[in-house]
Amino acid sequence: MTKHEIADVFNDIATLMELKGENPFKIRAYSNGARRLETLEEDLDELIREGALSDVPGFGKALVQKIETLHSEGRLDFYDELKASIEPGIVSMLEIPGLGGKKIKILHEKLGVTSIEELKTACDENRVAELKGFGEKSQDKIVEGIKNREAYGKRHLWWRARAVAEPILDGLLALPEVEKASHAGSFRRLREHVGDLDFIVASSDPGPVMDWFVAQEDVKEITAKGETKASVRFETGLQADLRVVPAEQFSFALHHFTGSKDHNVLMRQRALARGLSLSEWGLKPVESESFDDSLEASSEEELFGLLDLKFVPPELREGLGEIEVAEERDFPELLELEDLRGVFHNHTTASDGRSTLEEMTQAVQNIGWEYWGVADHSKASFQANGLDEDRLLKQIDCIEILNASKAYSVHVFSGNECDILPDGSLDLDEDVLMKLDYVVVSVHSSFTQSEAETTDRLIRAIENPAATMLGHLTGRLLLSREGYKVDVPKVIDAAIANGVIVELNANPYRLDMDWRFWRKAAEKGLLTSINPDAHSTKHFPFVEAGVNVARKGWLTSENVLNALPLKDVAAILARKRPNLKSLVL
Ligand code: DGT
Ligand code: CA
Ligand code: CA
Ligand code: ZN
Repeated sequence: MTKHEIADVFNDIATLMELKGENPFKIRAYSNGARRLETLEEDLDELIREGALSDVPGFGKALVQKIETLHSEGRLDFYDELKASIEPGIVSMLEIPGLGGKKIKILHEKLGVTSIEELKTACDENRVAELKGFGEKSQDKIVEGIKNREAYGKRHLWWRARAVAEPILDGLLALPEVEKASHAGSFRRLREHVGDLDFIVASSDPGPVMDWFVAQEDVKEITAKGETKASVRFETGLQADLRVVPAEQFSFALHHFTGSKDHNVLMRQRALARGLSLSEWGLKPVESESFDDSLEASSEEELFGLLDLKFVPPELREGLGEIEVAEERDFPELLELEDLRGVFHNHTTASDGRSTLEEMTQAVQNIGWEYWGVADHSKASFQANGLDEDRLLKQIDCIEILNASKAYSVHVFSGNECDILPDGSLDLDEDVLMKLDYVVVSVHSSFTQSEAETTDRLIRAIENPAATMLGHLTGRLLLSREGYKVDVPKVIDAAIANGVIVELNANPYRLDMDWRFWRKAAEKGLLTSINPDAHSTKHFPFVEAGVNVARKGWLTSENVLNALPLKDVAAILARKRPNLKSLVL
């Protein structure tokens, strides 16, 4: 752990000890220790290596031991046990502004509250206001804090965060004082959701940059403002951090605050193995006093180069094997939005979509794609006005007529999103399904089956000769609904064995299958399709969120069906439809 992380732990320990009503002198030793660590001028690694930690004023024997353990092992029994000894509901009350260990202890002892919900009830019943040392005002503040926590405590979808992040970056870049500016953090790493936004700016005149940042129109609250660091909160609860650094530190700060933490740990270890110390300020010989003699890197490429590494794309910096690759070779060219030539899995007004077949075709043509595939719901999804066999056959005719009319430069594939019934069979007659160019098979019901049942159910559907691709593998909705339990690697193996494509559902709330599975799956030979699951012409842009996930999953255009030209797509679909004339173009 870094000294800042250790300081965080010490502050936590102090608060937890307050909650338990422990000796105030001991408590103060930890909070003072945290402050000493934060302001420590010497290098912590060096102090530890030289055994000089106990020479630092304020670091007693107990503290020194704990710092060393946290530094080397990243965890501490004492801390874990302390945390475990207090009910989680009580600990969670610390998230409410204005409530520290002491006050929570009183609330717990006098009112018996053990969770935020119980605290809310106590406030509603005016019991907190009547407590000595609280009063009406602090009760109101607690109620406000609980309300805000619900709005602010959550993470934010990348897709929504982007709408906030892009204008900020544009605004920063337009300031005359700004030499360089970039996103950092999880947003830059293209995570599916972000805790907050991070921005790094290079400037020799930070004042006006800081002033602009906190004065943005949508800022609801300035949560911090110093000379080179600021944090603001927007109406949606999303928070943004800004850091301004001198130009020569920019690459180091950008790399550091892009993270991830795990990636940074590996990078620092690699630097140490070369006798170098890497930080947000630079890269210097371990023995030199300050980062004033840092090596120079005018870009992240150069920074990686200083450690004999190829440039690691930000979205791959998760500490999941990227450094090993960067030691040896350039990274593959990850999928780009421009690589896509069409899309499958789209709904029309025939089921629950809001745009007609013609409107969707026109929109695809306007984007400049070569083809798209219809995939309306099947009859078991009656709430989505799913199609039965008769309606589906009529739709196939409509698509044939549309293609034959040559009214559009776009080819339309006929398909269906066919429900996988609870036993793994498909919702529509196989004869009819085989008349389609392709079939997406998806689960829309019986989410509560066991993992084994769901896995078998999906595999049975995959083995169905009519199945072309598997839709939204887990059915999750990010930040609101867990997916159904399923053995993902087993499903991947079954898909590969049966020549079935696994979709990458690009709806920003789904992004299913998750990025963590793609690298390995693609290495084993799995093909994907970036599917917007569009229910309107407005949803085609979702594919960008899907491309993000594909990149995070190390995918290249070779792994993606809808990056292929029309003829090659038809050839792949024809593997499952050898008798279908319409596929031969
Ligand atoms: P988020 O915001 O939770 O989605 O995730 P990140 O990765 O954006 O994390 P954030 O905003 O806390 O910090 C940005 C980066 O700064 C993080 O990826 C790694 C780096 N970093 C360096 N030192 C520390 C540290 O002591 N604590 C944390 N949390 N991050 C650090
Ligand atoms: Ca962040
Ligand atoms: Ca942050
Ligand atoms: Zn679906």
